[in-house]
Amino acid sequence: SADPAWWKEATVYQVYPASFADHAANGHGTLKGILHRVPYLKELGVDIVWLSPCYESPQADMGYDISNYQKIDPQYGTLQDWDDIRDACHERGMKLVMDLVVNHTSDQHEWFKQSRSSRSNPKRDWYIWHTGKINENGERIPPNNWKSSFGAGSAWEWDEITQEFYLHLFLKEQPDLNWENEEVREAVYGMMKWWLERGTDGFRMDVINYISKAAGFPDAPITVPGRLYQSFGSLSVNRPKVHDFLKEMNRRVISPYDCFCVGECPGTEAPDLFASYSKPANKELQMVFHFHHQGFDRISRSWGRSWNPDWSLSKMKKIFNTWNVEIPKEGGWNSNYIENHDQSRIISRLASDHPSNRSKSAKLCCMFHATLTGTIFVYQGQEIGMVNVPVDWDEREYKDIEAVQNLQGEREYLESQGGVMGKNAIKGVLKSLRMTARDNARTPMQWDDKLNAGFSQATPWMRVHDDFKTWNVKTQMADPNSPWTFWKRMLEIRKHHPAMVYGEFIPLDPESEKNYSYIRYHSETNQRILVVLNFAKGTDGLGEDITFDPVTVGVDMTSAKLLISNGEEKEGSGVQGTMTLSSWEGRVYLL
Ligand code: TEU
Repeated sequence: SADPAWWKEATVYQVYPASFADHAANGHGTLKGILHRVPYLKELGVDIVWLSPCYESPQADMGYDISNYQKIDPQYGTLQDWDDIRDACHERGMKLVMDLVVNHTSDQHEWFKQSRSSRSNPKRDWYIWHTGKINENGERIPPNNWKSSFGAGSAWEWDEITQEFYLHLFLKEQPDLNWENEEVREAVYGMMKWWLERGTDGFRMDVINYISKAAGFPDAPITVPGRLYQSFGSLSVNRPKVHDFLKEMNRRVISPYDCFCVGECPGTEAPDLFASYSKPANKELQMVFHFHHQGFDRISRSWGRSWNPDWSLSKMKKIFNTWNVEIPKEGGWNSNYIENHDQSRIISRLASDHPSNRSKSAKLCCMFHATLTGTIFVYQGQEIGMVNVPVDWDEREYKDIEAVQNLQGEREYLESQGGVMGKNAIKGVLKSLRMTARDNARTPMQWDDKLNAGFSQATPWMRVHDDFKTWNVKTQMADPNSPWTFWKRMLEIRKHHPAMVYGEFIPLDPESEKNYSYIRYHSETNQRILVVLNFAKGTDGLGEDITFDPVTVGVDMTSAKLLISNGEEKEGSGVQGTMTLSSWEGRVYLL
């Protein structure tokens, strides 16, 4: 088993500031709102709070477009408010981690303003500028076919002022920094140190594996035929130089301050690659987020967020099994998340958000999440079983620029394909978005059954889910049978069982389309835990009863004792013979 470390046992909780809690009655989350909820997070069992960006920003991409790294956006509050959150966390023995967005800045950042002002500006080379190419009609076109990550357009934007293109892997309001330039790296390290000196305990690093681009900017291969712009893929993801940059950052900042660092690494779908970022010997990061398990219900080789309603449990399990078995073997450490601000709600994706199944599904997903390997990351609202946007959600309600641009891009594409096909197909795009859009994770946090779910006294910037009267923190904290109480208990159980943190992951019945079952085994303490989860969709998607026979998968249940379950079995009870699990039932046994 892996070497013990405090951050391996820690529970991380992600706060999305815009939607967490308002304390200024402006309809928008604020830092003071977060401050007042720090005791709540402690009560739940949180050790590390990660704040999504609250820096000064024009908010083109909800703060992932930063115009000043050393200021708090006025809509969130002040640096004094941030200091107060820091103290509130530290007084309670909790840590505070900030989002570090340094693949790109906002186009309103002073650095970019200078860079774009003239070709000879000293900061010109801080960003990525290119003259582009001339096509057969004599027109100037982008240097290559790279698609920006949102929508269907080019990753290059023509800038009138200096008559060149600049690179933006995300929005045109998010120009990419040029990491080849040493001054850029120095400026980033300086800024990180400033936050560390102020008392931040670490960073979650936004798309940190995108920071190095292929020399010469070659065209990307065609992965989705018929499209003008194509995913840049390995031409700007996980390039060898990312490791050089991270090693330098580690030497200069991470090691001296001994801070907690998790890198966000989309497109890292090979365990050895993942491990290369997180192996202690490599001296880069403690862990990274991969996205492999976010694709199980998507259609690959299509637009970014197309949903596949026919996803299969065995395929989903294969992905989770691979990561949970391979990463520890590779000497790396997993980051265990299933929800965040960019993904839809897991109950709606994996189980059933139907009112009669929802509470049970919430607890099932909790048992699943909390028994996987790696450091656990809980996303706000997960602990009360929040689900995707309501059924009557209208396409005009999408706030997220990615959803808006995807919709626009697909509409234009389908129209260009012409006729009835295009018109019908847009319905499919809308259906996909309902399941996959980032907005699903961004509806306001539901605190109580009062006005606007206790999120704000003013009209919220985003519609509160209409289920908040029963689905809220206050009601659930008072209810011993609620998902919230279940989560708190599950996190305690996890802390008290080394097998759940450090144990080996042994998949049991990989082919089954009904159960997800596995063992966590910790050799040092000889602790063995069995997890059996009923994920059978049933014919109507509402679940079904299943049987599970431990003997056929080689598990000895002689001294088994139930640790936790969302079914009828009593804690401490054992099992004889075949078990019958009701729909969406899960059980965790100490063997
Ligand atoms: O996300 C990076 C990323 O690639 C995605 O999760 C993205 O939302 C999507 O998959 C594209 O289809 C990070 C942040 O988490 C996200 O909120 C930002 O929008 C993005 O970087 C740009 O900073």
